[in-house]
Amino acid sequence: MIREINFDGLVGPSHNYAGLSPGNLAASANAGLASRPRDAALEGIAKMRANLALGLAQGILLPHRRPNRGWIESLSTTLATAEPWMRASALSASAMWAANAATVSPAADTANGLCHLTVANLMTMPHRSHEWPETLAQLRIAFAGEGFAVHGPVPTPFGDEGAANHMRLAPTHNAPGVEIFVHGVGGGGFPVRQHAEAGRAVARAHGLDPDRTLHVAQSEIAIAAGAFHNDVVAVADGLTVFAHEQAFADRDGFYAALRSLLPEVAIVEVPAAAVSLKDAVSSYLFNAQLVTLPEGDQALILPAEAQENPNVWTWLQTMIAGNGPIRRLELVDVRQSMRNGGGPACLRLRVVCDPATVDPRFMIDGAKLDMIAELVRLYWPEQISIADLDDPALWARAETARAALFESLGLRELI
Ligand code: SUG
Repeated sequence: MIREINFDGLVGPSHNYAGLSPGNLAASANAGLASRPRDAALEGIAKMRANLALGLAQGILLPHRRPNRGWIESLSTTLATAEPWMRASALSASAMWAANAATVSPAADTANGLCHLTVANLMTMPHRSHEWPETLAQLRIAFAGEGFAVHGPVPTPFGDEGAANHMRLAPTHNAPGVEIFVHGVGGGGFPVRQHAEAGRAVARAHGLDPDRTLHVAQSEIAIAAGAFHNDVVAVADGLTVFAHEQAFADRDGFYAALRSLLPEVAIVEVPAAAVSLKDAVSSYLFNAQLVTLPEGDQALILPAEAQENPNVWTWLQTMIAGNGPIRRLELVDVRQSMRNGGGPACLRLRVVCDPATVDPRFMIDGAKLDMIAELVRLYWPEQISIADLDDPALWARAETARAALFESLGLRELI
C-alpha cells in the first residue's frame, strides 16, 4: 500500500554546537555551548516512537562517518592541523536533518511512474557540502527497488538543500499532485541556500509535469529573519498549506497560481500581526510535521518551544478551536536539535511509496528503536564541549559508536 513514510535522521555521536551556519540564528546563538549527543539521539528516538504511536510509517537515515577524514584529506590537511572551523566541519552531525537529504517526487507525479529522489548538494555551507556522497550511498541501498529512481546531486554552483524547500499537495498519496519548489533570491545579508536553477533541474530530472509544478521565491525578509530554509516558515500536506503571511516574495501571485491548479487547496495562513517572523523563527511553529493521521484528520507535530511562546500558543489554540483542516496538536521535545536550528520537520524526509519496497534495514518499529536506544546509551558521548573536538579520543569514540550501530543494523557495507 502506498503510504507516506517519515525517514528520520538519527542524531550522530559527534553532535555539537560549532556555529557553522550563518543565517541560522539558533546555531549562531548557541555556538560554543556544550552539546549532549546521547540526549539528542534519545530525543529523536522518542519522536520516532511518538510518530509510530500515531499510526504513521517510520523509517530511518543513519549518521555519517565522522570525522570525515576523507574530506579533510581532500583539502590537503589533517584533523590535527586543520583550522578549528574545518575540523568542526569534518565532525558535524548535520546529516541528522534529513529534510535536507534529498528532494522526493512520488510516483504519481512523475512521467515514468517511478518515485524519484535527488540527493541535495548542500553546497552553501562547507560542513554540509560533504554530506551528499554518503547520503546518496544510503539512498541507493534503501531505495534500490525497481519502483525508485535515485539521482546524484545537481551540479554546483546551483545550491540545492532538498525537501526543506519543496512542498507537495495532493488529494491522496497516489493521486497526481502539485509540487512547489521554493528558492531564495536575496538573503538580506545571509546566504541564499536554495537556488531557482536547482529546483528547475530537479523538476526536470523527476519528469514532473511543468503545468503542475510551481517555482516560487521565498521573501527576503523571511531569510533575513532566520528562515534559511522554506520549512522554517511554511509546510504542506494533503490539500493544506500552513504558512506565515511573509513567507513568500509574491504571496498573492503564489496563492492565485496554486488555487488555479488545485481549487480545493486550504491555505492556513498565520498573520504577521498575530505571530511575527521573529516569533515564528524562535518557536519553529512552521517546522512542525504536518501529517494526515490514519483516521483522516490532519495533525501538527510541533516542537515544545511552540508552547512556550505566548503569541504562537494563543494562535494555535484559536486555530484548533476553529473549523480548519488541522485538528490536532502534538508536542515533541527535540531541544538538542532545536539549538542548532533543526525542528521536528528538519529531522525527517518524507517518501511516499509502499513500505514493502524499501530495504527493511531502513524501516523502523518499536523493537528496532529499543535496540538503537540501547546502543546510543552505550556508545554516544554524554556531552561534547568545543574543546573536545580537538581530542583524538572523541574522534575514535564517534567512529566506534557508528560502527557498532551499522553492525547491529546489518549495514556493514556502509561502515
Ligand atoms: O543546515 N544546522 C542546520 C539545520 C538544518 C535545519 N534543516 C531544515 N530547516 N530543514 C543547517 O543550518 C548547525 C551546525 C553547527 O552550527 O554546528 C547546522 O548545520
